[in-house]
Amino acid sequence: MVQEKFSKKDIKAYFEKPFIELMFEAQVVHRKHHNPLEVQLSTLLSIKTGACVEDCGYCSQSARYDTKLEVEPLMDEEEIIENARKARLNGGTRFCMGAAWKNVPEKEMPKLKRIIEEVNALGLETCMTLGGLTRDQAESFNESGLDYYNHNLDTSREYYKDIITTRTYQDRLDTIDLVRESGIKVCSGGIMGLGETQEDRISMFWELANMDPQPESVPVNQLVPIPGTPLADKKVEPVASFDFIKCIAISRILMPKSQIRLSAGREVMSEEMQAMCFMAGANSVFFGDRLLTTNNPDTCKDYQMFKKLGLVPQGQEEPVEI
Ligand code: SAM
Ligand code: DTB
Ligand code: SF4
Repeated sequence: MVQEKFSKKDIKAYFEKPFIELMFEAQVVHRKHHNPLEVQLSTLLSIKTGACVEDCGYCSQSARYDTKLEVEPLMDEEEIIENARKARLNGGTRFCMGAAWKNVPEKEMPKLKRIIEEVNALGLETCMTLGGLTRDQAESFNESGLDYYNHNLDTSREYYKDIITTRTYQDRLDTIDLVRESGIKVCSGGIMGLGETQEDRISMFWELANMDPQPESVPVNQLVPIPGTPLADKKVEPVASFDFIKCIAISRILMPKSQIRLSAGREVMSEEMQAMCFMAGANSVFFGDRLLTTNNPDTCKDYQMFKKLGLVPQGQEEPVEI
């Protein structure tokens, strides 16, 4: 962080603005920097599933929780490329590969690098989210052409230890710094609905907005409660719809040039709710029937929604005919 662009007091003022005013301000910022009718589509694939040594309290993939998840080792290269090809045919422009690792195993680096090259060769942007990286690994991914690395802050520095005890907030920030320094674009955001307070939300957006440069891509997730995880079992109060939309609007205002992604949680959101998120400045979604281990709206349903809203997926000139 070089110089604070926004103070926590500035951000608190946005949280306290009348909702209608906040939405207007977010729209003005959005229209200044983006085509308000364009939506970017990122498709996810879990390339290594479950048996993770971390204890993230929301996650189906931690080995500590009985979530009835089928554990799968690193997927074959051919299967990953086949999935990427399908994602492209469905209209996605970015392919995001996720692995339930704390850190990237060195022995998998040659395979991961080949995968990046092959997915790029299909004409897709590449994104990976594989846990912590060393400087050498980040540089090596950059040389292979990796476009984005996703590494979320998830919540505030203050609340982090209530959600995850097996790593620190600083570990997360250090990996993000390595990604940035290697030349890969940064994708970093968080989860709403972990039982965090408004102060925690202010604090997380303060961290993201004051990164220099700001993350190019900011996923805003709504918790998907997964039976067997501490956060689902504690039955934390779900985030209220207007509060979630507010978080999107505030992300847009604080990070005007970033892609703000309406991420996990769309499966339980109405089209009207999603429309308000787009009006608040979201310009990207996870697209495809699956997220990592849970469902996402099916692609036909999404295309129908885009058509109703007049949204055009990035790279597709006209609203698609269904
Ligand atoms: N293991 C790597 C890591 O933690 O960075 C990569 C995969 S991890 C599943 C990627 C992100 O997915 C997490 O940081 C979190 O933001 C999001 N996520 C995981 N489980 C979720 C859930 N149940 N609801 C919403 N978001 C979730
Ligand atoms: C992000 O911010 N959300 C995605 C992606 N980055 C890796 C993952 C959402 C996972 C939702 C729960 C699941 O499917 O396991
Ligand atoms: Fe592992 Fe990532 Fe899930 Fe945490 S969020 S348990 S690090 S897969």
